[in-house]
Amino acid sequence: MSQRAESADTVLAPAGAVIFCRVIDNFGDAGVTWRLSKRLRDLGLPVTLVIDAVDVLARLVHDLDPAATDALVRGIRIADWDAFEAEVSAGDLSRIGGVWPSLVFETFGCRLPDAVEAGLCDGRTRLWVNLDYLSAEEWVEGSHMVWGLHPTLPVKKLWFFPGFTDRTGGLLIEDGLDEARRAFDAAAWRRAHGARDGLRTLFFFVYPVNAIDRLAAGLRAAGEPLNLMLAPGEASDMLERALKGDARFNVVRLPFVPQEEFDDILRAVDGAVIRGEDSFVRAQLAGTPLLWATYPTEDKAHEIKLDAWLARFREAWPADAAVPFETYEAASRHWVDGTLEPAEVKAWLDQLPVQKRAAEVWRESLLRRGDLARRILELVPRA
Ligand code: TRH
Repeated sequence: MSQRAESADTVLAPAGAVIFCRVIDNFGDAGVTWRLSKRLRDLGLPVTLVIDAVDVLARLVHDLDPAATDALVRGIRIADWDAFEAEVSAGDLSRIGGVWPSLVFETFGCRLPDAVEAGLCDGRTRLWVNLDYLSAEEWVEGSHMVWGLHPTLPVKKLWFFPGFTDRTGGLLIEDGLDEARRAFDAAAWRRAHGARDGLRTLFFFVYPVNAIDRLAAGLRAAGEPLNLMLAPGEASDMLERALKGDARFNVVRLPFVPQEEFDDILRAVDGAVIRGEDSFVRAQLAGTPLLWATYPTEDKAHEIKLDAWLARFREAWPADAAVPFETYEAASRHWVDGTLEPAEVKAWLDQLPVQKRAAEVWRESLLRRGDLARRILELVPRA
C-alpha cells in the first residue's frame, strides 16, 4: 500500500465510504460501482456498496449470493438498498460498523434515501459526491466539480464527472494495471479458450439494437478467417445465427466471466466491439482497437457521445498512418447509426494495426492523467 493509501486509511477509517447504486438496466451501473468499490478498498477504505439489484451485481461477482441482503465479499460489504434504507431510517448503522460514513457516493444521480440525506447534514460525512456517467462531450468540463445545493437541507453535493481530459475526473485506474497487462499471456488465454492459431481474434459485447446483420454481412464479405469470441447475450446469439454455416469463422461462446477476468478477454484479442461505459473504458485501458456500441437512447444522444469521443481519440491517430482517421470514424459512426457498409467492416479489419498504434498512444495519455478514485479521496476535507 502506498503512502497516500495509508493516509486515506488513517483519515477516513473506520467510517469509510458508502456507495449507492440503482441499476437502470444492463450491467454498467453495477459494473462501475463494483469497480469503484474495489478501488476504494485497495486504497485502504472500508467500503459498503448499497445496490437495488444484488442479483445483477452477482452476475459480475460470482461469489455473491444473488438473493443476499447483506454480504461481505472480498472485503466489501454489499447491502440490498431496501434493507439498508429501512435500517438507517430506524437509526441502525450496525451494518456499516455503527459509524456514519465519511464519504458518500450517489452514483449516476440515483437519489439517496431520505434518511441518508438527512444524516448528511450534521457534519459527520465529509464529502457527498455524485459520480456521473462518462462522456467526452465538452459540457462535461463545465459541470465537473460543481457544488449542488440541496433544495431543503443544509448540505452540498459535489458533481464529479469521469472523463478524458485534465478538467474532468479521469477514469478508474488500478495500481499495477500496467504490470498486469505486461504479465498477461494473450496466446495462452486464446489457446485455453478455443481460438485457432494463425487467425486474428475479435471480441463482441454489443446490444441487440446494433446493426448486427450488417456487421455479419461485412465480416462475410471481408472473407478473412477469424476467431470470434462472443459474450453471452441476445446480440451474440444474433451474430452467431447470421454467421452460421460459414466455416471461415471460429465462433466461440464465452461464459459471463467475473469482472476481474473481463480485462483478460480484452487483452487477448486483436479488436473488440464493445458497448456501454465500463467495457468501453476497459478496452481503452487495455490498448485494444475498438468499435464502440454507445448505450442507445431515443434522443440519439449516443451519436453525440460517440462523435465527442472520436474527436478526442483523433489526436492519437499516427501522423504517418497510411489510412486516414476518417476511415475509422466512418465505420464507428455507421456502426452506431445502423448504416454500416460491408466495405467499412473490411476497412476496419484492414486497419487494425494502425488502430492498435493509436490505441496505445491513447492508453498512455489516459494512464498519465491518473486515477479517479485517488482524485476523489484528495478532495475529502481532513478533520
Ligand atoms: O451492460 P452495459 O450495456 O451497461 C450500460 C452502460 O453502462 C450505460 O452507460 C448505462 O447507462 C446502462 O448500462 C444502464 O455495458 P458496460 O457499461 O460495458 O457494463 C458491462 C459490465 O459487465 C462491465 O463492468 C464488464 C462486465 N462484464 C463482466 O464482468 N463479465 C462479462 O463476461 C461481461 C460480458 C461483462
